[in-house]
Amino acid sequence: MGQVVRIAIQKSGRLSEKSLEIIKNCGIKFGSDSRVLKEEASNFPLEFLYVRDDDIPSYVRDGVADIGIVGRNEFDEQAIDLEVIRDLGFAKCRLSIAVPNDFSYQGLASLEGKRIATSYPHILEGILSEKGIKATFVQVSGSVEVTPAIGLADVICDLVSTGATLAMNGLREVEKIYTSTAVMIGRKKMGNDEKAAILSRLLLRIDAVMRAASYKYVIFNLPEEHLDQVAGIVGGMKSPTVTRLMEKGWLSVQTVVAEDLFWDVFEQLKALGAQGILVTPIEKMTE
Ligand code: PRT
Ligand code: ZN
Repeated sequence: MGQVVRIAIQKSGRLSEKSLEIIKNCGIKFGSDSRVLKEEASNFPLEFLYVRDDDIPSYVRDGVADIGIVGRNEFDEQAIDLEVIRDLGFAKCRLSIAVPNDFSYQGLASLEGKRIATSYPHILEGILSEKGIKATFVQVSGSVEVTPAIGLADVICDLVSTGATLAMNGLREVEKIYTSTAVMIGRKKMGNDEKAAILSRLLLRIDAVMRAASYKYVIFNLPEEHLDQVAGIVGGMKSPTVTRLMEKGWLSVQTVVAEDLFWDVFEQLKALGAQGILVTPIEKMTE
């Protein structure tokens, strides 16, 4: 029987859906019935292992899985000697210091001698010791934000995305010490050529899916005399596709635009007299 690469994915939580979506967009078919522990894709040598996110780094280290998708925060906190194969960009959040609203905060030095509740003592310790600050860590595995109110800690260090949880608990975010996104991790050496080849095939697809997600396909009509200026605006890309419209003096231009530049490009095209600007997502895109 041929080799199969086993990927560990969070069974149910903030990472689950997006992790599976990326793999689905790679054209890999599976049931994604995450009530099961394990399942195999029907058209690609990939097997899924659905587990708690905390277990993913050690499972990969021990060879229970070959690769896994986990928050960078979890990976760095565990400090297991593995490789980040890809930054997948989703599940973005930050690890922040938050203090009760009436706490007078003057910078990290205000944490000297304080009790800090956190689930990330290792990451926090790294940052505070760099600044020569000594504090007491109160390690909690959940509901970190309630610890100041119940007298367990003076301040907290916790993950934040919108900040709503902090506000609800009378806390204010005073310092962002670390940012995290979901990453794909693996051992530094796969130790099996056939598996390594499967992983390369998978990464080729993931890269195409991720590249596509960061670009839009843009089609617009443009007065012919402005064509030269357009090249400068949509820059970076190879020459746009240009076709002549029935109406004299007008062209139809098609090109790819990076998502984060889109609104800038849009405004500049408008200013050049572009009309009927049509924007569509790209499903896959190779170099
Ligand atoms: O059950 P299992 O152990 O698998 O899951 P879990 O409960 O440990 O993890 P889960 O699903 O909550 O989070 C998985 C990963 O998602 C984390 O390790 C982070 O990498 C990432 N992530 C992204 C977040 C958040 N955003 C986030 N907002 N993890 C936690 N939060 C918390 C935050 O601390 C707050 O308590 O969500 C709450 C809401 O946040 P606000 O700021 O939007 O109010
Ligand atoms: Zn967890």
